[in-house]
Amino acid sequence: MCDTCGCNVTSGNRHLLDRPPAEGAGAIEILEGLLSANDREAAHNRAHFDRHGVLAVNLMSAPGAGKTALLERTLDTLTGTLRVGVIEGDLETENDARRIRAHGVPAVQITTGSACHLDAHMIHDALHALPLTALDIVFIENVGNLVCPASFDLGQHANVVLLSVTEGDDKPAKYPVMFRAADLLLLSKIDLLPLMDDFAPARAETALRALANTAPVMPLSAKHDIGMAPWLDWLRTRRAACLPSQAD
Ligand SMILES: Nc1nc2c(ncn2[C@@H]2O[C@H](COP(=O)(O)OP(=O)(O)OP(=O)(O)O)[C@@H](O)[C@H]2O)c(=O)[nH]1
Ligand SMILES: [Zn+2]
Ligand SMILES: [Zn+2]
Ligand SMILES: [Zn+2]
Repeated sequence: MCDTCGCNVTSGNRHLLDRPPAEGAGAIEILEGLLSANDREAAHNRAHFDRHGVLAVNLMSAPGAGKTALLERTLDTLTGTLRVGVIEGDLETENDARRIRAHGVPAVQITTGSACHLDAHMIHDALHALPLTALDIVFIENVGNLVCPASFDLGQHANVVLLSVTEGDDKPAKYPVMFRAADLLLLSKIDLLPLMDDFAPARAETALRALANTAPVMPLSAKHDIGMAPWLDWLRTRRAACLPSQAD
């Protein structure tokens, strides 16, 4: 729930917005203005990333689906091949940035306070705090939330959505905006699958396809190092596509 994206407008309070303005006052379309200002800033961010040949990946999921754990395992595997920076988004604490820095990687923490998503202006401040000329990939770990983050372009090249096997395989059907935006769906914590007799990877994929999303679906476990190779290959391919020489 936040004050910027309209997620606190409900059937119980919508009438307050629809009320005709008092005499002498005027109504202003704030939400539309906010989103178009966000889109302009996102384009500016993307230009920064493109100029440096940096792939920007927006990681989204419900809280605790394993985004930071995936990043930690990914950083360790990519060391010496691709140079990575991370932007971390959370309501409070530097915990996730601290976990990333422990792997020898630059990380900027954004604490959003009450906002349940990152926006392009926050990312702009953060990307100027990263050594972009010395990086190949920037991961943006969005706030754990399956709703608002999908509405804000950050200037990323790709959206990666994690769905952990403990969350239920019908999540794409319930949160279509998020899953429609996915360029890659990672089924995380796959090591727990034997314990979760009601999660079927095939049903999760069917729910994704029902949204007309043809993105690849990859099961993995960051904790137990299962299924990491296809994810790392996907990253390398996407990063290669960002190189300025190939964009010409
Ligand atoms: N069994 C299992 N547990 C995992 C795996 N990945 C993460 N976890 C656990 O899940 C919990 C949450 O993991 P995080 O990586 O902090 O999740 P997150 O998505 O970054 O969480 P937020 O930033 O709070 O949204 C931790 O207790 C992890 O150890 C996995 O592959 N298998
Ligand atoms: Zn929100
Ligand atoms: Zn995290
Ligand atoms: Zn700038």
